[in-house]
Amino acid sequence: SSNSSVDRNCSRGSYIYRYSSHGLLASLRYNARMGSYGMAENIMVDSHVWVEDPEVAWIHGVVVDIKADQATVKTNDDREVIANLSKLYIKDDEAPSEGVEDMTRLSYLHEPAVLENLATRYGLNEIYTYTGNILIAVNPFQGLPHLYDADVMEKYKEASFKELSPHVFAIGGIAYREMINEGRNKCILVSGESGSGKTETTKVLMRYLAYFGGHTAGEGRTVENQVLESNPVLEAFGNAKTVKNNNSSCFELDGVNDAEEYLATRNAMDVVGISEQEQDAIFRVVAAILHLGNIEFCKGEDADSSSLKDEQSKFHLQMTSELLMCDSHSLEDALCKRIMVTPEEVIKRSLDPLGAAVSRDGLAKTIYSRLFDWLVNKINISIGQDSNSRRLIGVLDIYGFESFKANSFEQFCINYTNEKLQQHFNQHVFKMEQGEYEKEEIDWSYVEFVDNQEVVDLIEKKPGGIIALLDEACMLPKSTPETFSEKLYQTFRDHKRFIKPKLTRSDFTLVHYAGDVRYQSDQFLDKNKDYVVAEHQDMLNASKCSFVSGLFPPLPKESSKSKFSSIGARFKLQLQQLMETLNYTEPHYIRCVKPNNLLQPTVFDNANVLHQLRSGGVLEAIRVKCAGYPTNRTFIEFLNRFIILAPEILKGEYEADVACKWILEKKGLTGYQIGKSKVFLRAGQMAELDAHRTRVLGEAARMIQGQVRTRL
Ligand code: AD9
Ligand code: MG
Repeated sequence: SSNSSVDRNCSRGSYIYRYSSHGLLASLRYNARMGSYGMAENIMVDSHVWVEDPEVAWIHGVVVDIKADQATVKTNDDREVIANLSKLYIKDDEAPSEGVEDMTRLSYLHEPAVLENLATRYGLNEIYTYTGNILIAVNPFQGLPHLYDADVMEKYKEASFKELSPHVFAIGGIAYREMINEGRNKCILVSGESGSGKTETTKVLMRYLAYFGGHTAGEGRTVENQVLESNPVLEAFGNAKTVKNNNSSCFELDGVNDAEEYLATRNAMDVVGISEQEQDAIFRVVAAILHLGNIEFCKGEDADSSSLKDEQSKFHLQMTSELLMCDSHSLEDALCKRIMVTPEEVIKRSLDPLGAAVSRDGLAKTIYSRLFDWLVNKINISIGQDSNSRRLIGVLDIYGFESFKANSFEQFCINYTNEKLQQHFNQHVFKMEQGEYEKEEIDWSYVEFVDNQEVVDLIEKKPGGIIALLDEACMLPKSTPETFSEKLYQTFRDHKRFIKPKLTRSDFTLVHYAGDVRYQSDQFLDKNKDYVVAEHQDMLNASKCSFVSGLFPPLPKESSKSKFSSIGARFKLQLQQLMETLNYTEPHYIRCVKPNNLLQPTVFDNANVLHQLRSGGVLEAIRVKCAGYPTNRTFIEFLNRFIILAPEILKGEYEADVACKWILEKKGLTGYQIGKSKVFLRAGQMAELDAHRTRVLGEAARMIQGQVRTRL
């Protein structure tokens, strides 16, 4: 709308979106997690409702009694449950038994309805469902026949968006078409928890994009193949276990043939353009790291010194140095000694066995991370990010929100990423809503939502955010996890999104959009420090293997002095760059859902799915929708359902929109909107109309019964 505005309310640290026209500012009564507005007063005896259940999350039943605000519900498994009216949700008894393809078609857009719809469809092997333009993909854990066949691809290629059933192809298709026809940049964000099917979805998507682009993926080094094959290379190295796991050469997994995987990886490396020599060097480095991890230390001759533990360790040291093509004495020195530079002199100090082990692990980590960076860079070059090409489709396979029993720096970074993406998502969903309203040329009333800027600021604000405070702590020589945490406790004492748990000196809890996460800060300082020990750097730079020395180019003079660089700060920067890319593209969202933890087909675990819908932002999208006009119906649909409330309409000749308005006014509703082809209802209004309808139908039924009785 022409007078929409977005402003930032600094005092509350939150964005508030105000879209208004004609100055109509009706504030919303909005306090439930989702739109339960006005439901309670429309629930009566005989209402079909959803009630919370510890086993299956939501169970449905019929209200048999109401006393004050307590309802007794007879559940469909024949139990009686008493619940507060405000905790009940109306179940749509008109909902189609096969579910709906788009959740926004649900008469009642609330948690239990969303869940039931997904479960119903999943039972019919319909794994894809829309929520507006967002695609939800529930992992089938089985190959579904014909879902991705060439003829299906062809069908989707011919069809416009939403003409056919929900599908990844439909999302790929609209992104591609809009890129080509309208010259817009696109990104497709695929998210979900581990095992939910992100990578499979991404692969299907990329294959389809290659197909849509008119290239049948042939053999060899076509761009399509390079893109597709970059995935196994990154997965092979991204998932490798190294430092801590001596037996990792990778320990057998069911159904995984190491030899085959190795060949597949080699093949993928060929395709993405990693030369024979480079591949040899890569595997040398990987082997060196495995040997390095096997080196053990014992007390040396001098106090506080260390030496190699046994013949085995000497062997592994020898192998490591040969593979890295560096001097074995330098390697031993680099592991067991540290050079101290004081203004007066340079001292070589011995490390005790524990210090040497830390040095060993640090070295392994450094080499591996440089190797991985090299691979990413190489793949980017070989795929040829063409700086001349003006349009792009980005596909993002991103890790979902994490909350475990113990959460460390990794979870902190992952959840920070998810907060940023969630913010992006909310803004997008909101914009889409606006688009829909504009298309129907309806007035905007006052729609407001508060997003998660607060928690984003808490993490990344400079100065004063958690990352900044962590960096500060890392630079102070005497910091400990406790001093760092104490600083957090003091700084964020009154922050709504920060909690100091009881009985702890180093844990802290953040109130994320997807729930509370308690972090253990013990490792934060160590994990945030990212520097290469000078001795390690010098030794590797001197390697006779050009690949290895290339991973450790000489440092510029000044920077070799500053020993600390922050992982957190670098992470933040990369995230910022990602957000910049996202901001000049138009997003499409695919939310992958893992229906059960058994990884089995046909099992739909309600509680599990609900948790993912919450943390994946699907319910958040619905919440945004509920702040506006969560339900819309075409005039005909609306009349079919509610004409019973105003049968007099049938006698006159009214335009459909007038007839709809008649019914709404007759029932005293306000705040709804009549668009060009649809009625837009506020949250709760569907429930209100349905309640009238139930009453009318009930009266009619009683009248008929009465008549039947009189006649008898
Ligand atoms: V992780 O975060 O990288 O650990 P992903 O990527 O979310 O994870 P992945 O795509 O690897 O999960 O899927 C896990 C498994 O689910 C696959 O190995 C398949 O066996 C299964 N899967 C996922 N999607 C599909 C599908 N569309 N059709 C059939 C599927 N099986
Ligand atoms: Mg994956």
